[in-house]
Amino acid sequence: MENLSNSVWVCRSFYNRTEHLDDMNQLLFGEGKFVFESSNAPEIIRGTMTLSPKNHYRLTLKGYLQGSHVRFQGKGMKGTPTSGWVYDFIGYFVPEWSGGIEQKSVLVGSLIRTAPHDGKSAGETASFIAVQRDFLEVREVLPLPDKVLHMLASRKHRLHHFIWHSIRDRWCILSEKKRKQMREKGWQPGEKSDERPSINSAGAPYISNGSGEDFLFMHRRMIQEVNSMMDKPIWGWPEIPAPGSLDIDVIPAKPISEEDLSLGNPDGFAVPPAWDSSNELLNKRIKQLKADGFYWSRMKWWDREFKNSQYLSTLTLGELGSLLEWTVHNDMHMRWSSVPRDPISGEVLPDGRKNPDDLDFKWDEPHYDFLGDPYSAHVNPIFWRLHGWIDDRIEDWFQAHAAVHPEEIERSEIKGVPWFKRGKWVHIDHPWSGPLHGCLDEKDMEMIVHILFRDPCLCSKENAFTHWY
Ligand SMILES: [Cu+2]
Repeated sequence: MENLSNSVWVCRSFYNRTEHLDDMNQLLFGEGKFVFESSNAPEIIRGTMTLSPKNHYRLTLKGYLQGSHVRFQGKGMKGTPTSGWVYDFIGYFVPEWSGGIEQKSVLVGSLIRTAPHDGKSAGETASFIAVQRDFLEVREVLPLPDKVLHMLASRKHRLHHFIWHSIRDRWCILSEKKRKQMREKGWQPGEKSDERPSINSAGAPYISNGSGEDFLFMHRRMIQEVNSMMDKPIWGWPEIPAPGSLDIDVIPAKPISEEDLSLGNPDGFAVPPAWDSSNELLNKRIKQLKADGFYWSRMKWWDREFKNSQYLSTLTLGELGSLLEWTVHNDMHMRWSSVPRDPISGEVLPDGRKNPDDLDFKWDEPHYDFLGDPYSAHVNPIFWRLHGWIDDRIEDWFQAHAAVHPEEIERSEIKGVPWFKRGKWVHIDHPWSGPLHGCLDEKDMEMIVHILFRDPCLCSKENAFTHWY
């Protein structure tokens, strides 16, 4: 069934004139944008129509969807120049051609002026075409400064983040021969005497082996590096963002532009729509994660639980890290993922960088910022808000312990990063953030990727982008 929820459409309407016109502009009846909000029942339509954002020409839309057609009424908002306007719309979804190139979702239909206004009579009709706009990516709304973007999108950074996650996630399914090759390059997860994979061979997370400390430390280090390059640090989300309106009105302080560019993603944190990949199970998971209900029934609870000092004071730092990583962290990554695209042509690739061993240079383009792949996630502006939220839980955890047994955790600094001394609640002396000797040679790292992902017969698990899926 067609669905209008969470979408923005550019609508043009035309007089139904049949005579030849030298100037096609004489055909234009009106031009505007529909913003349809999410709704619990997909057949109920709620939204707004913006005709001229600067002049506040705005209508409220209400109606329903039935099969392949929609009907809704637009009423001018009180207190705007459109107050008193009433228009009714009926539209039909245009079927897709098989083999059509760059097709868009399109509604075609008819509108009628239901109430007279400004000397124009009721009953006048026009035809319209509404074309659905692609989701407005966060990089368009909250871009990272160029120098930060280029640093993060560099091959070196991508390989480092990708390998760091992949090694600890795949360690238990690698052959002993491959592990040996990794150790020779200094790339085992942790010290040789204390290797700390993140999940076992069945895919279950290790909660108490200290890998959670690595997770928190490595990302804190990344955050510190990025913020040292920013004029103003990027703050983590104080709260995981609730589903909100797609309309610009929700950001009162934001100046309204002529173009209305941020319609559909006003603050950059709108949840991108789900898409269909070739993996049915994954499609179901993504759909669930992106639903409004998932936020209210699950994410909101995590947001509270990981701030609850009574709970935090019972956890070691490693437990905190692992529990965060394997619940809210992975799900935030996927909830805010947008359909992967070819970074050069912009073509939709529902399976993204399908082969993890594919290190084609095109994946180093700054536009490849897919949150579901550790090769690209950190290039996405959401990554820093999401990981900022995670990182802030560390201080909550410290404060929670300090309140009940202040002498049991001591602060320290490791590699210039504010951290904690080993003790009752902190178990790792040297949290793992990269290869043993700190050498990030690109050729070496490319080889590590090949060792990790080539000869899949040596690995019992096959999945496209590691575990975030
Ligand atoms: Cu990461």
